[in-house]
Amino acid sequence: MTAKTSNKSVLSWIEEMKNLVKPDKVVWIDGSEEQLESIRKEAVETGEMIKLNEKKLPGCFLHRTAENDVARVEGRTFICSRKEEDAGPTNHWMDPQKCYKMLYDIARGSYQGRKMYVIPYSMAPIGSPFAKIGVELTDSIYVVLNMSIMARVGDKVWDVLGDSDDWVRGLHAKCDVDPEKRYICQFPEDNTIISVNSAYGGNVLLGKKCFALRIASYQGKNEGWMAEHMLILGIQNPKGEIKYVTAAFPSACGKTNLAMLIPPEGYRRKGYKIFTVGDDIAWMRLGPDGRLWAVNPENGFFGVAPGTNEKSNPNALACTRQGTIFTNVALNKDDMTVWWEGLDKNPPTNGVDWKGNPWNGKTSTEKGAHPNSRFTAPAKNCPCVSPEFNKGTGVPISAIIFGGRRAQTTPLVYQSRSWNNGVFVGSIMASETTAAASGAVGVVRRDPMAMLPFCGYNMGDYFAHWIEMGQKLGDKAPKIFNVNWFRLDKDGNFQWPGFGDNLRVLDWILQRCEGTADAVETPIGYVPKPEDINLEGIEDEVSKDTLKEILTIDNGQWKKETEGIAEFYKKFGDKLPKELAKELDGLKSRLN
Ligand code: GTP
Ligand code: SPV
Ligand code: MN
Repeated sequence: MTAKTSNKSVLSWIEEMKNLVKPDKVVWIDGSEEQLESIRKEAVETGEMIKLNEKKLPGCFLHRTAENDVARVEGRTFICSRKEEDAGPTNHWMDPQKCYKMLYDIARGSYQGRKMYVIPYSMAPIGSPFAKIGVELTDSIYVVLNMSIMARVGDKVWDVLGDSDDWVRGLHAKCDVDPEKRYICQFPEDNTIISVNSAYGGNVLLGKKCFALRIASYQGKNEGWMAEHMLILGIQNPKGEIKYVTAAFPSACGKTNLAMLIPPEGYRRKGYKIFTVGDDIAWMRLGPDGRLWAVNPENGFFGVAPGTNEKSNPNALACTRQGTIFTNVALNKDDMTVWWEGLDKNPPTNGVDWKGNPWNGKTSTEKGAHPNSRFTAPAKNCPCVSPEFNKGTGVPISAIIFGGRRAQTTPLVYQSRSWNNGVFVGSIMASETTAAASGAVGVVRRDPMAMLPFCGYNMGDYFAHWIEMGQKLGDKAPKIFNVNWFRLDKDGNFQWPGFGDNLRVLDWILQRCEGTADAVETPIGYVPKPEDINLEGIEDEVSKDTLKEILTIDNGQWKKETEGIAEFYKKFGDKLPKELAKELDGLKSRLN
């Protein structure tokens, strides 16, 4: 097929990569439905995807990855800046020249007998002032079809790129999916990403974590904007006013769920509505009015399947009813539908588990779906997608919310004392690890702004960038909060019902932004008075005492916490902004 662009920087790079990986054929992805349909057919013929029930799940497919390739691999993810210091103490670093050589040696000749797909894509709506362009080369049909859902893909991208050299190069080579030779490498100074020996999600959909967070966070620092691991949500009150918030929670800690929440009955009756703008990534810039504006650079949702059901997240479930690719969930052979833990109480008896083995969900002790199994669904499927979704100018942000999975210590919600104190609150985020990354699950680790695995440069400089953004925003800056939906009682039960009921907490947050709700000052920040959290309709589930308990700050636990923070901060040496050191001192003295 002939090239779709005459852009010299694109053509010469593709030529170079072709000579390296030696594909049998080059296929330019044009974004047309005909081309995608023929690729889907091919995927079904080769067995790479399984066509699901056309009546019940029109246009949906199931894909299984290798058993050793089911999550991001943080230990094999590298930031390859020229200076090690620029990757910083929280990233794995490799010298770029050494790394290119290593990766080229692995990828050399690996497309032989395969096709090279050229995917031109735009992160953020094409032509938006926020938008950035990438080109991903891949030998995986799964990547082509997922990227076509997750980003704006096709010929239009070449038109807006023109002759520009400002685009991100992405080479993905599946190779033999060898976990020992798996590497996900970002070269922020070269706008380049190379991913080898994986075929799973965040490792290979290069527009997502690799570009929209690791490369983009570095671009944002240099260009004065922010790329964050955040959902974006609009909340419409009964007067019809819509306020937008962003929220950063670590992987598998509730972003998709909060972004699509269904208001509790009492709120619905009053006329509250929710609009989803994004569920994973926010790009944020200073707007002409001096406020912070956010767009979602993605065009779809790559959501966690387990736990998604008609009660917990009916909107997410609705997203997956057509045009969706499921990865590593269970198959019901009787009617060619899919199933995962927590979907309903009717697992298939004639099923196939995520590994491809026969599986009877009624008798098996094995899981049917992998805990990090996912759905890739077009954003336009979402019943509550925001009318602003495709507007390139974004939405103005009233509040930024940080949060993690903490059984103890962190209260249900608190407000920071100022922007800099809010940056401190984000920087000390800690959360129990989940199945979204390979490694142990349930271990508490520091995950500043939920960006630990995604910051493309020195995290000390990243903190400084946050402080600087606050200076630019001045009194127009969003207010900063922290939430924790995951407090456990002595028996290990969640103390807060979560999901749709989280709107009760957002309600208080928005009232604080407007100055209409009261709060109690504590050493860590402002906490609601229990009577200011609306419990109407859940009085049986959450007693006054429980609410009081999850709003309590335990000075002893927080003193211990400050020791952990001091230890963590030491890593950054003189890269730690003095403003944050001062915030830590302030917290310590308020605790004493
Ligand atoms: P990534 O896509 O990995 O970035 O994850 P995410 O942050 O979008 O997480 P998601 O919304 O998919 O939720 C992950 C898990 O947390 C699911 O198993 C949910 O059921 C669970 N979860 C989400 N919100 C809540 C909540 O409010 N309370 C409780 N207890 N669990 C929740
Ligand atoms: C996450 O892990 O935060 C995800 C899934 O959103 S992945 O795309 O695999 O990074
Ligand atoms: Mn994520």
